[in-house]
Amino acid sequence: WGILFCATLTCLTFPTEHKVIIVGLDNAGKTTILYQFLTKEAVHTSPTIGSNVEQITVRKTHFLVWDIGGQESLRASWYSYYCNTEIVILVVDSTDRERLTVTKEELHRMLAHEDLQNAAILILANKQDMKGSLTAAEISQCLTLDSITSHSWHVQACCALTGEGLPASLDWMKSRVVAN
Ligand SMILES: Nc1nc2c(ncn2[C@@H]2O[C@H](COP(=O)(O)OP(=O)(O)O)[C@@H](O)[C@H]2O)c(=O)[nH]1
Ligand SMILES: [Mg+2]
Repeated sequence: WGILFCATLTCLTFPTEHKVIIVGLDNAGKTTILYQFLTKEAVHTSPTIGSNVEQITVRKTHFLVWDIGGQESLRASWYSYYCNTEIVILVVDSTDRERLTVTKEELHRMLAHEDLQNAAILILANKQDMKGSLTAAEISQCLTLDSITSHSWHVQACCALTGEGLPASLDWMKSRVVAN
């Protein structure tokens, strides 16, 4: 009974947290998205050195969300955040056509990493408010998402400044961790 009581107490005190990492190239909108999830307001950001971490609760499901710097020099250390990650959010600047091939390479490199074998991938086609932005379907095609059979994935169009598309993203994240 003692053990049962302690176990119950531990569960009550430390609800399960699902680890999420936000990755993507610099300037994609990762930090803006993290704070839009949290405060539902646009915040002023500056390039992230190191990482930001916040807890986000979606109807009793707790996510611990890591926003990792995306500059080239920092991308090499993304893997150090992979352990126990349940969801990877890949943020794409939908206006940045030139660097989509770089994003594609980073995505497929991540998918091959052993620490992410059980992670679900959410691709956010951000900056949909900007003229000339690629649609979610076009981003999907550029990143060859249809070829991904090893992981559960989903692509969502969004605008981090207004928050459009983000509640649907959180719903999808919740459905992924509840399904497991
Ligand atoms: N127009 C527009 N600008 C955005 C959007 N999301 C982010 N930004 C801007 O893009 C810049 C980079 O955003 P930030 O969150 O710092 O990108 P990070 O480097 O990926 O963390 C900032 O000036 C943001 O205000 C969006 O959906 N639409
Ligand atoms: Mg940032």
